[in-house]
Amino acid sequence: MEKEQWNQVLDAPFVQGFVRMTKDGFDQGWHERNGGNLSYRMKPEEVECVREHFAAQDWKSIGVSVPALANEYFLMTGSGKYFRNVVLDPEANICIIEVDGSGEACRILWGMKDGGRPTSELPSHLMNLEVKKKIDENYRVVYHAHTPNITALTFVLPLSDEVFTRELWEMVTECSVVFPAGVGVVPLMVPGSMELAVETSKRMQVYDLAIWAHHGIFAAGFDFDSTFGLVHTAEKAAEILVKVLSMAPGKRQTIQPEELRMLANDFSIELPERFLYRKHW
Ligand code: 2HA
Ligand code: ZN
Repeated sequence: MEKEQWNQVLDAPFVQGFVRMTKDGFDQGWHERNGGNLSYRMKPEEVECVREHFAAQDWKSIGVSVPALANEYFLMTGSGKYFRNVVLDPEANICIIEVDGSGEACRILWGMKDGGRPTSELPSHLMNLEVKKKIDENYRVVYHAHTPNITALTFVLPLSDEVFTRELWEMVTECSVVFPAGVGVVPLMVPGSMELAVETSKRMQVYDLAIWAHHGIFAAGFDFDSTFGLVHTAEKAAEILVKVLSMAPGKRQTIQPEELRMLANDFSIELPERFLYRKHW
């Protein structure tokens, strides 16, 4: 393939896809103030297409060690920046960073033109991009959003993977097909902390979705569409459950475990049996 050069970084399709996702997330109501963050592990050919626009700043410690991401490049939202503003002025609100050869430091190469740092959730983003890359090289996107219905459920449901997975699967027939591995739940932790990064990365060994109690959701995927779609689907299911719980003390009828097994069979997916437990209510 002939190497394309973009006159400006903003012309590159991966940057446009990134900006579109920040706008979509804001339009959904998931990014009040500076809430949420997004990162994308760039492909080598994408790096080459924009490299001429790089101006390297000083190396800074990442706070975690991500050797499997050494010498890789990432597009990400800035710390304290508002998703709402990204589409108006991407260069002031997002940045391209490079991870050094040891996986312990990074530097800004483009963006954050008025100053600033990469996302406050940098440890979670890089640690989880590393976990996912080791599972499958195609994972490139990590997204954190303040989804209100998912968060509301963390006040009323037990904080267990089994309960959250099963309840979300029951709310929309597509859910088990969209996230057949289920969802993980991380108890309340300090935003931006190492502890939150580590606990999330344990869930990301198994799932593409982790719910952060009383905070929001964290997702990983191959591209912007599928990662956004994952969060959109889980949040929609949570919204329906919130409505149901607001209308009546319990469900009159629901999707039963046998029906989930039938669905899995028809869609040729496997659903872990630990989520298909018998309920006693
Ligand atoms: O402000 O959402 O979790 C960014 C965040 C931190
Ligand atoms: Zn957050």
